[in-house]
Amino acid sequence: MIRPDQLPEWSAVARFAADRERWPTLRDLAADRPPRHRALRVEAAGLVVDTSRHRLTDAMFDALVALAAARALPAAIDGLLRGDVVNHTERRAALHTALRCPRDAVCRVDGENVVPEIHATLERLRDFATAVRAGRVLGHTGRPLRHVVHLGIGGSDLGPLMVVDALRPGCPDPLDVRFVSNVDATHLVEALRDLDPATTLFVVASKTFTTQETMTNAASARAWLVDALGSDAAVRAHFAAVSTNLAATATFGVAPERVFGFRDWVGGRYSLWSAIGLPIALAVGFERFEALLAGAHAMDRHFATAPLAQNAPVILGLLGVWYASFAGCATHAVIPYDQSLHRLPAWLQQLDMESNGKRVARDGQRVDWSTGPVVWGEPGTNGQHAFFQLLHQGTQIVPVDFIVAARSRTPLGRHHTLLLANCLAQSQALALGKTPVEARDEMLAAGVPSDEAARLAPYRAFPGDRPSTTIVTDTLSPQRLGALLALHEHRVFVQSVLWDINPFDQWGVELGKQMAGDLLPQLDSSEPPAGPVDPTTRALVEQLRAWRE
Ligand code: G6Q
Repeated sequence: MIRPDQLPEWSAVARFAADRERWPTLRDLAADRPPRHRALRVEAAGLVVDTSRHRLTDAMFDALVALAAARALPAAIDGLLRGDVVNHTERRAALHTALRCPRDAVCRVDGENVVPEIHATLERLRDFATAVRAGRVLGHTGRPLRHVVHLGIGGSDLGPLMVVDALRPGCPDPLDVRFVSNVDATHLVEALRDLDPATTLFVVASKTFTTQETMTNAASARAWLVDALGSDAAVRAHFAAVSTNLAATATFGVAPERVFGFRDWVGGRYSLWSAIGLPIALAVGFERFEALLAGAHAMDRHFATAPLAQNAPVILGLLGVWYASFAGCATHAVIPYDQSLHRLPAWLQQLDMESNGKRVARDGQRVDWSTGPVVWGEPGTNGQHAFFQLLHQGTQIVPVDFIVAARSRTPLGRHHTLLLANCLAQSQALALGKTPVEARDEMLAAGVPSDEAARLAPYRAFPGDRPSTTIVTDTLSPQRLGALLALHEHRVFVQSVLWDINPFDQWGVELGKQMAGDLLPQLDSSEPPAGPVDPTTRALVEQLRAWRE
């Protein structure tokens, strides 16, 4: 297949990009000069995605859509959803969408319809989560399990943690669900500090069941439990596991009826929809987990069926490609105006940067175009009092995604109205800015002496023309959250297709892991460091060892 940058459609977009002087200003677009591009706002699965604050004309937007068509995006979407081996380096499908299919759907992997197995696991999850929430699952000493500690890292942590925090507000919360991911013992020790082992359930979540951090935490948790309850037999009553490695869960001592499986065609960062979502069902109830899946499925249907130019993940993906590869924007900010989404940026960081942080194309050759941006963010309004200075007046252009719901799930006085006003005001301020003349006139009107107004005007002016997308919904229900997450998963996929990279592997995390393994004996032993370490590492090892002794 022709490399993306060899396509005439790529060159057409590049020509628009080079002609910066002719990009419409956001003030012009607000005044409908020239008429705004067609994909102003699109509605999908209960979300309204407003993309009117990007400096694109119809012709520019059409050129991006033409590029998507030239990259055979519709066929790529079909292949993804059909279970083709889209992860070519690991020779696997990426079928996270199958996990949210209704019971009567058919989705085949190697000829086998995997939907019945998915729903059988969901039923087991439902039964277990419902029984634990109802206090019917007893620990080793006969007391109901009331605390859950989820042990996992990366994709086996970020998704479920983010969703649990997002869905907790306003939910009946009979269980205390906590997450421990870091191999830094502080994480586990602090999480266990006020817990009673007799009422604590551990969920060990690891696709491979070999991940160093998770298995270290699981072993320490096991020791804490056995030490307190005085018997190895307690493990069966106090541990559950989620994994594809059933042999390893058995060796650890998890009772088979407490093991929930999934398949290797579920990528780690796409796994919250699988049994890895068990803590979601435990924390907010199985019905809400099911509703989350249904919301994601609604977005899957939209992605599969909407024409490219009206397809929300496609439009967002095209904008992502525009900014990263053509407009020179190295970062992308995500600002949820919703405190419960405080871990959404972290989840998105993994989704986007582990998927599209690649530099080798599907043909094995280096890419000659920029791929995934640095993704970052914090909830609004907090970010406004921190890094928004750079967004408004810095020298870099950072495209921003604003996310907000019309209704609060925890209404209190005017709080939500203030939140909404801030969200809308920020995107408008970024877009329209304030000219030096406007800044000066405003100060004069406020009685500032004219020489002072002139002196301060350059500092108090805002360049504007800073792009953003606003995603709004009615309320952050499980369905809407599911749709929002699936929107981003598909957006990331779209970008990978345009960039011709595999978003489903993550070889980039291997080297550091391997070197950590090599260094362990040197940190443990009393001998001087030996082996293939560079002088800097050697000196640091010696310093650390000196202090540890
Ligand atoms: C995600 C990555 C990675 C993975 C963790 C945990 O796509 O593969 O973040 O989820 O390394 O792996 P395990 O679930 O196997 O412990």
